[in-house]
Amino acid sequence: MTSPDHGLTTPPAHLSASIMCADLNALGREAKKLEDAGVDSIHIDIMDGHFVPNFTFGPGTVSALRRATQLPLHVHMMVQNPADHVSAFAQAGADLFYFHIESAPLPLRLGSMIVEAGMTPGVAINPFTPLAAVVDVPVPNVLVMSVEPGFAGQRWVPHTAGRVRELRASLREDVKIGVDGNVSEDNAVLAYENGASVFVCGTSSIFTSGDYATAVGQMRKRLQATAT
Ligand code: S6P
Ligand code: MG
Repeated sequence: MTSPDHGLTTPPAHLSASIMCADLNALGREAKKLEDAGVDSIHIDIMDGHFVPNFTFGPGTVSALRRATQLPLHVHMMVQNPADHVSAFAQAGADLFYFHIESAPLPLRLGSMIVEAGMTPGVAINPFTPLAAVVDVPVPNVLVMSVEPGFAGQRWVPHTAGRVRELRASLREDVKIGVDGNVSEDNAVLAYENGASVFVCGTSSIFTSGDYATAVGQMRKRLQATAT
């Protein structure tokens, strides 16, 4: 169903569509539309009303999406106790589990739990958390928040590009850096130039375009042009 690395090697960029920006009245159909449009994965924001002041989805939504699409499912856990939810999201069919370093005092143990549950681990970091917090965490994916988490439709925090650059210089080459929040084409190019290769696409790109496939194609073209 999914490639061993969940598609994260798609060159030069992995485009992950943030499903909270879709038509929530038709989630299954939206997932299929995104698959047909050529995105690489579905990004599912999980919020608990404590770590961030908002609520979104739970394991039930993930298992419904699992039935609707073959795409890898990435859960972004904006929750206070991510370790409590590893098994529920693995059973629901999540492929990649991003936990926030700000709510994970034992990231080594949590990373192992995620792997044992059959998922790929990733660590997410908020815009104002020092980068040193994630540099030595042994996971294959780092998600740099380019907005404070909780809501779609926010503005890019300007120091994001510098943070991506600094992380790129500190992390092993095979660790993938993603950006999440206000990933417009221009911001994606900026992040790409500084070392990011995973892009979470929401209202700043795919979901405000009239046509998902056109928006995905345009984003890829811009990134491809930057890569060559
Ligand atoms: C934010 C969340 C993100 C959003 C995404 C929306 O808390 O983690 O994944 O869904 O940022 O995209 P945009 O373009 O509206 O910022
Ligand atoms: Mg997210």
